[in-house]
This record gives sequence, C-alpha cells and structure tokens, in this order.
Amino acid sequence: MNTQLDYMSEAEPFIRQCYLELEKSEEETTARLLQIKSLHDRSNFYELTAEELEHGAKMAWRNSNKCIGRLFWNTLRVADARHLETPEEIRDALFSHIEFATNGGRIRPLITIFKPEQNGQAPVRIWNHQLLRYAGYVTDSGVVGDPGSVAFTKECLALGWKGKGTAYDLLPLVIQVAGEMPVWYEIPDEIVMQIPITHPDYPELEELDARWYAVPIISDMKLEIGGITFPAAPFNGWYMGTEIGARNLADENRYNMLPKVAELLGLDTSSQATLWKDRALVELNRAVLHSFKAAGASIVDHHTAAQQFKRFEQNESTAGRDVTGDWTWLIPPMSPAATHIFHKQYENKIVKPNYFYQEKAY
Ligand code: HEM
Ligand code: NRG
Repeated sequence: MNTQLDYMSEAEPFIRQCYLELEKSEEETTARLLQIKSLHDRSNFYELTAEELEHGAKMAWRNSNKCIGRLFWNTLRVADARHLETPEEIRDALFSHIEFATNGGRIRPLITIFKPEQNGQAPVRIWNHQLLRYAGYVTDSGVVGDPGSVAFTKECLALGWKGKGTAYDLLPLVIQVAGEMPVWYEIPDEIVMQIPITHPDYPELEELDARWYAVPIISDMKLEIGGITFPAAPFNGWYMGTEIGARNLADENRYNMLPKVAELLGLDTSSQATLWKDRALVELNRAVLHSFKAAGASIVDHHTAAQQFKRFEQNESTAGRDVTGDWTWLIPPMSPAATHIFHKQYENKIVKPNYFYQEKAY
C-alpha cells in the first residue's frame, strides 16, 4: 500500500531531478509538483506523463548497478503500453517489442511499459524471466535444454503448452492480467533471430550444435519511477559475449559445454592444471563473438564493454553525478583483471528510478 507520505516523498525528488535534466523551468517544475499533490490528495494516485515515463526509464537504466552497458542509457527507446488491457493486446505489444528490438540484427535498446501497480496490485504480470528463452526438461538422463528454465518450463507444461523436447525449444509467452488465469502464446519463429555457433578457425565446434537467440529481453523485473511501480516492463539491450560463452553455454548448471568443447579441440584434460577449461572458454567465447558478427547481430566483447563503461563513468563525472555499481556483477566472468573495473571500487548504493527483482508470478 502506498501511503500519501511515501508517494510524495518519492515523487518530489524524482520530478525535481527529471525536470532539471530535461532543462525545464522552475515554474513548470513547481506547477507539476502542485498538480501531483492535488491529484494524489483526490485519488491516492498520480500518473507519469509520457515524457516523465521515458526519462524515468532511462534514469533507471543509468542507475542499474549491475549493468556494464550503461554508456548508452540515453538512447533507450520507450514504448508506452500503459493503456493495454487484454492478454491479446499485451501479447501483440510483446511481439512488436521483439521485432523492433531485433531490427534485423542491428539491435535497439527498448523497454515496453505496461500498467502500473495500484493499491499494491499488479494489473499485468509476465511470467517469463526473458521474453526469449529455451525450455529445460527433466528426463531420466538429465536435463534436456536449459537447466535454468526447468521451473518455468514445468509451469508452461502445466498450463497445457507442449514443447518439442529439443535442447533449444523457445518457451511460450505467459501473460497474466489481474483476476484471470495466465494465458500462454507461442512466439512465431519468424520474429526470433537465433544464431548458430560456429568458430572462425575450428569448424569442429559446429558439432556442439549450440545456438543462442540474439536479444536478451528481461521481463521479470519491476521498474520504479517516482513512487510508481511497473511490474511488467520488459527491457533489452544487446549481449556481451561472455554472458553466452562464459555462462549460458559454459556453466555446469546451464548448458555445460566446456568438456565437449575440450574434446572437440583435442585438449589435454588429464589434469586441471593443463588449463583446458580456460582454453575451452576462450575458444567458445571467440565462437560466440564470431557467430553474432557473421549473422549481423549486435554483440559486444567484454574488453570493449569495459572501455565503454569507463566512458560512462567519465560522462557521469562531467554531469556531476556519482556512479554507483555492484563490482561483483560489473566485472566480466572472463579475464576480469584485464579490465579497469577489476582494479577499482564502486559504491553499491541503490538510487531510484531503478529496476528491481520482485516476487515470482508463479
Ligand atoms: C545486467 C550488459 C542494456 C539493465 C547486465 C549484465 C550485463 C549487461 C553483461 C550482467 C548480466 C549477468 O551477469 O547476468 C548490457 C549491455 C547492454 C545492456 C551490453 C547493451 C545495450 C541494458 C538495458 C537495461 C539494462 C537497456 C535496462 C533498460 C540491466 C539490469 C541488469 C543488467 C537491470 C541486472 C540484471 C539482473 O540483476 O539480473 N547488463 N546491458 N541493461 N542490465 Fe544491462
Ligand atoms: N545474463 C543474461 C541477461 C542479463 C542481462 N544482460 C543484458 N541485458 N545484456 C543472459 O541471458 O545471458 N540487456 O538488457 O541487454
């Protein structure tokens, strides 16, 4: 429940900061604050203008302590989908999100924002962790597909969805509007860009039969701006290569491909000390970067991403703002000490607007 005090104590600093950054006059700022106060007194609620929503979503990205990609915060595109009501309308907005963001491979950072919470209730929830993700099925011979998706895959199956049972089945969208059962929709193949993983020098790696989708679209976090919470606000940028090559395809509790990569490359795995895992990681990550480039899909390597983050830090300093960060997430999972991030400290302070974890919808 949002008390009046909470509301205004969040709304006022947001409006002041937002209007300052948008170079609005003192008069306009004061008028807007008075208007919000009176709206809130009457209805216990206020709505953000389209402009506040757009800039607030950008500020939220800028304040995302775990994100190394923040240099581009001001280029975020914002789709205002607050008027949408039905699961079908929401589904179509999500399909549009996938298409606009993918853009034939020239990925565009985008957020689609659905109705805000009112009286502590979420009018819309997207059950998916990301709009695009592969299913994980528990079988007698272990998990087929992405072990990270096992719990959500079970929910989908319980709702009546049927997967093909391959290692890369795209999960359906699961959308719930308040007071109704969740509904699932298959995502049309044609709108999903997927990239087969091949290596520039070692064609053997094709045998992994590995692939990944081009666009990471996080759909289970809530966006908070000026005391208003948006429980459904999927957003995307593009991948940093290591997310796929050093985690999704490599983690033992994900696709666990390092042993197979080592075998295909003929590495000496007789002792850990041969560093076969490290060597396999490097080649798998080269393959990911190479494959995305060959397919014309945006991706960034971790060295370039770190340099871009350095520019972000410089820009913020020039703008007179502190950069907050979560060091444990900002350092890339490969060669972290080869980036400047490893060698400095960041204050992990939460500044709003921001994106937050929320309770699972299922
Ligand atoms: C986390 C890169 C765009 C918000 C991350 C992570 C990386 C990353 C590498 C860490 C992920 C992990 O370790 O699992 C990028 C790149 C982008 C980008 C290269 C390209 C433009 C965005 C956008 C937003 C955003 C557009 C929001 C508008 C976040 C948030 C997290 C995050 C909230 C934390 C996610 C979590 O806690 O699970 N980003 N990002 N990023 N990013 Fe970005
Ligand atoms: N590691 C996750 C995605 C997390 C967010 N990463 C981004 N976000 N690049 C994975 O699927 O591997 N983004 O908005 O671009």
